[in-house]
Amino acid sequence: MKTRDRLRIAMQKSGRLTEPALDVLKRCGLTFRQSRDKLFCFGEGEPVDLLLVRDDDIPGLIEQGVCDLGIVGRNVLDEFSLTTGVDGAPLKEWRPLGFGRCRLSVAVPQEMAYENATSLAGQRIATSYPGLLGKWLRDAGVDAQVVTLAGSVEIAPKLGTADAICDLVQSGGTLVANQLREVDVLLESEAVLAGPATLPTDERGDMLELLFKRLDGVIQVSESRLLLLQTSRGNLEAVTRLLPGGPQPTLLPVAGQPDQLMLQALCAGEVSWRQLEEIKKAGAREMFVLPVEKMLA
Ligand code: PRT
Ligand code: ZN
Repeated sequence: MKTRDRLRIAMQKSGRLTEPALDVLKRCGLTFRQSRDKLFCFGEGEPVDLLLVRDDDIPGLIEQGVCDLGIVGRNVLDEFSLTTGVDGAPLKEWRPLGFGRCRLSVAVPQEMAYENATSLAGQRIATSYPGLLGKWLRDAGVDAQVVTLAGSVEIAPKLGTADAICDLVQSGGTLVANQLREVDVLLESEAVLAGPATLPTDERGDMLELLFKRLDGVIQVSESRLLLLQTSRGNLEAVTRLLPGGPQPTLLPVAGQPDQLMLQALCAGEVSWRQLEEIKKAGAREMFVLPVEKMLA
């Protein structure tokens, strides 16, 4: 194939991953000229173009070399590697992107007894992920019948075409609405930046390196939180010990209260309510968790 001098990234044309994928690319400083109802978007500032397609087509486009990279759910990527992608070079997950989080789970009717995978022996399981489900069953040494459906998997037990299902779950609302209960998780998924195991080293190599660097910065910032709190000097050690990972916190005096300190810490990830409650118990008060918009160390 003729080599290209511009990078081409495949992403979902219209769906759950579209807006967050465009947002992450925008935060990497990439802007595109063509309107979004076109298949192809020309990159304005940098030599990076977009191909807007159905998410299921993305791994194949990378494998064929039509695109250098793709933004796609790990569920779609792994399913492709286990089924369609057997002939070509394996694809690689280059960066997890932190959005489109969901899990591929087995769910059974509320009343069905379930202990572990062996409970599914001899049962019919409906799924759009025959590759991932088949592998999970094989690894567990369970002989069950995989019923492959393109969609509406969750109604299969009610229709009598399957005894259980294996589908994507996010809030769990769809399962509850269909009187199903989640019993096992096969895969924790999120959107990833996927590409061939070996990236091109021609003109596109430099752009790839730049893109990865910017992306790492964007991901780091989007996962960072600034934690602000007050504590007494006496409790400082106990409070500091509980702070989520990150660089050393900054300490500031509090006017008129010589025993009190204001603490400012950059945390490497989400700060949960539970963590905040623990830190409060250790003697912190006036706590704030703020998102970080930009960071330049
Ligand atoms: O047209 P195209 O083929 O591109 O889109 P699509 O319909 O195949 O994909 P889309 O937009 O629905 O999902 C794209 C990707 O988003 C998936 O491959 C996942 O990686 C990710 N994702 C995250 C989800 C969900 N969350 C999700 N909840 N994909 C699907 N769902 C569905 C799930 O199948 C089930 O029907 O939502 C329902 C469950 O949601 P809860 O919240 O009720 O549990
Ligand atoms: Zn799809």
